[in-house]
Amino acid sequence: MSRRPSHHRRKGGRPGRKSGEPVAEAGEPGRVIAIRGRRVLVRPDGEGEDVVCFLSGHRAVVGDHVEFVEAKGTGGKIVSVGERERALWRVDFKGREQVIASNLQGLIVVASADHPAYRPGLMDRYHVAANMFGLELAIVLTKSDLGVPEEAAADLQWRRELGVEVMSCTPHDGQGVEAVAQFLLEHAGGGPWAFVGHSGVGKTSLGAALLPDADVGPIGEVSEFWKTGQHTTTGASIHELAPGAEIVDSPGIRTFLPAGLTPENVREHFPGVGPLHCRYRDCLHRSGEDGCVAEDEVDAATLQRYRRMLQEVIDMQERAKR
Ligand SMILES: Nc1nc2c(ncn2[C@@H]2O[C@H](COP(=O)(O)OP(=O)(O)OP(=O)(O)O)[C@@H](O)[C@H]2O)c(=O)[nH]1
Ligand SMILES: [Mg+2]
Ligand SMILES: [Zn+2]
Repeated sequence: MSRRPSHHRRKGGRPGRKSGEPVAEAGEPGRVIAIRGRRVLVRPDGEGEDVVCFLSGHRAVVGDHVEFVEAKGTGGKIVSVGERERALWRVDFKGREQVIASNLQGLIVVASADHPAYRPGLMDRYHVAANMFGLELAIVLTKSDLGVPEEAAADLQWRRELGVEVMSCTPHDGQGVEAVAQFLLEHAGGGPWAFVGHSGVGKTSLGAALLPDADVGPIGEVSEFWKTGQHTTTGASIHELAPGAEIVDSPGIRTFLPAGLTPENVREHFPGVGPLHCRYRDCLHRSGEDGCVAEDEVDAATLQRYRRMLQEVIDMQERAKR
């Protein structure tokens, strides 16, 4: 798949460590399997129990390969974070880059048929992110008992035609859950699949339906969720269906925008657009561009969503310059 921006290839632990700084002390190898606030659960690569470590100098996220040392009485300490492959990066509302999980095989975008409503624009953002970061992509529509609105059904069919695996299920009664499990078992071995999507769509409910014997964490109360807008899941964690077949459950986020977006990579990675043979190779397919063929080649609804995202990135760059 596609290249990632070079700045996403940096070492996970200390971006831009300068020569002359002390080299990390050696520790035991392991992998981060859960994060709660400043507490990090590390599973040793070798024998032994999971170790609770406390975040200090080293930022770590689920999926990170780390080295840790066990300190008597105080839990463990992470001493280095390995290079991240196929990580999911976002920019937060302040424009800061943030890594959500690393060493992933793909993203499973979880969306509900309703409550909260299905949003094609959010799907586009995850679609672009998967393409940018070299992640596989699948979609699970939950709460199909609520009835699937026409707009959602049409959007999902369109993505199916683009080659995305789209599944639907009802975590409450288990319908369709087996197919999701089958998908995960058949597409395993390249790291966990991260469940992403709005708060309240049913990520944890789906995790619980897939793993009835595991403790996947709390599931939201709809009424409470609507009143307070609280997120039910507060930290990310990895759960195993079978050896090598894993999922990451993570807190829902209000708005998602992949880190490192530029107008060019929106053009390159937006689903259903390009490569197009416009007169100019650097054509961004904005309306009225000289010799642009986008309006002939791309369906109107897709082009409209593409242009909206492109404009958002251009505006963001303008704001950053000021
Ligand atoms: N109608 C219906 N509701 C469901 C179904 N599955 C889950 N829900 C409800 O959806 C709400 C949110 O579920 P969660 O699993 O906590 O959602 P989440 O995506 O993990 O939310 P965050 O952790 O906040 O990101 C809960 O009230 C569930 O009971 C379903 O199949 N049908
Ligand atoms: Mg949750
Ligand atoms: Zn064009």
